[in-house]
Amino acid sequence: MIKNHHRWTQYTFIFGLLLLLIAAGCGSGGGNEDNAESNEENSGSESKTNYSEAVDYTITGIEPGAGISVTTEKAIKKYDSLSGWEVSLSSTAAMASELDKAVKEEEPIIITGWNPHWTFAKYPDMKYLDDPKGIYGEEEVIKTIVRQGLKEDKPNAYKLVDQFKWDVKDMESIMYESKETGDDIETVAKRWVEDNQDKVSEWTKGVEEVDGETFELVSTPWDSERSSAFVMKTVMEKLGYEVTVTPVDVAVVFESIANGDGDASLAPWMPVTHKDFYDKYSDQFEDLGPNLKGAKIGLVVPSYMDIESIKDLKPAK
Ligand code: PBE
Repeated sequence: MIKNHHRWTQYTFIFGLLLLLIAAGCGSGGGNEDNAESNEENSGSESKTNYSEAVDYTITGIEPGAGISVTTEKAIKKYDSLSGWEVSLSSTAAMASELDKAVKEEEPIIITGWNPHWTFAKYPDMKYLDDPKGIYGEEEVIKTIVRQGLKEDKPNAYKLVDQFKWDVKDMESIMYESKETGDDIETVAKRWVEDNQDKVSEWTKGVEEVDGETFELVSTPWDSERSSAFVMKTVMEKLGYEVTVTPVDVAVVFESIANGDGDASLAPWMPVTHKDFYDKYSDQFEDLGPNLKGAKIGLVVPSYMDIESIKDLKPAK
């Protein structure tokens, strides 16, 4: 038995070897040209050309007023590899549904992406393209800005927003829970406040209650900033404030804090995303520093795309 088995193994081996030789013979013989072509197709640079063509030299963007849209227009001007490209601007919801479609079909797509964002929780296989020119910056922070005179007019509210600090994972957990459950951000933010009293008590340390004082928080329309605004609204209402959250365009956030229409905003992204808007009014509001660190913006692709850097894209012809 054992001997027999051994012989079969030998035959199989020799047969296999013959097949290999035949296959190798074909490779170096008549099939030569075909082979060369498919090798080229598999090489990095060819497939990257195909990505640029396949996405029609278009980056799938979000709202025209967003800082990341403005920054992407700058990137298109600064990178030779993006010359002749366009960023299609519509809305965050439209971008999300384009991304959804592409990921289901494993098709190439390049989006303007950011953290904190629920996208990264839903599609963990997304990656930022390297940005050797640093157009999108490194780490972004989200800042708290207040109108001039707030410290004197509403010292307790001022102290509270000044002490407000939290982490990327706090903000992301609210955004993701809202996406998963279908509950709106305000409802989830209220739950978060109940469940995170230790964090909340750090912010309210030394803050006295008031009796119906009004407070206007100016925000942007993205879930990230709606999360911070509604968390703050919940905390303030418990202290006796009457809070309005106004979601507006980025430009209006800065304008309304500068002219004193709004009391505070927890929404500015710096040093890159909102730089142009910030610089325009920088001497007309008070900057209380970051309320969140470790944010990021950039061009983002699904990781099934074999490309690592913005410079590996190809200019439109
Ligand atoms: N974002 C989310 C915003 C700020 C918050 C990155 C889309 C923007 O680009 O302005």
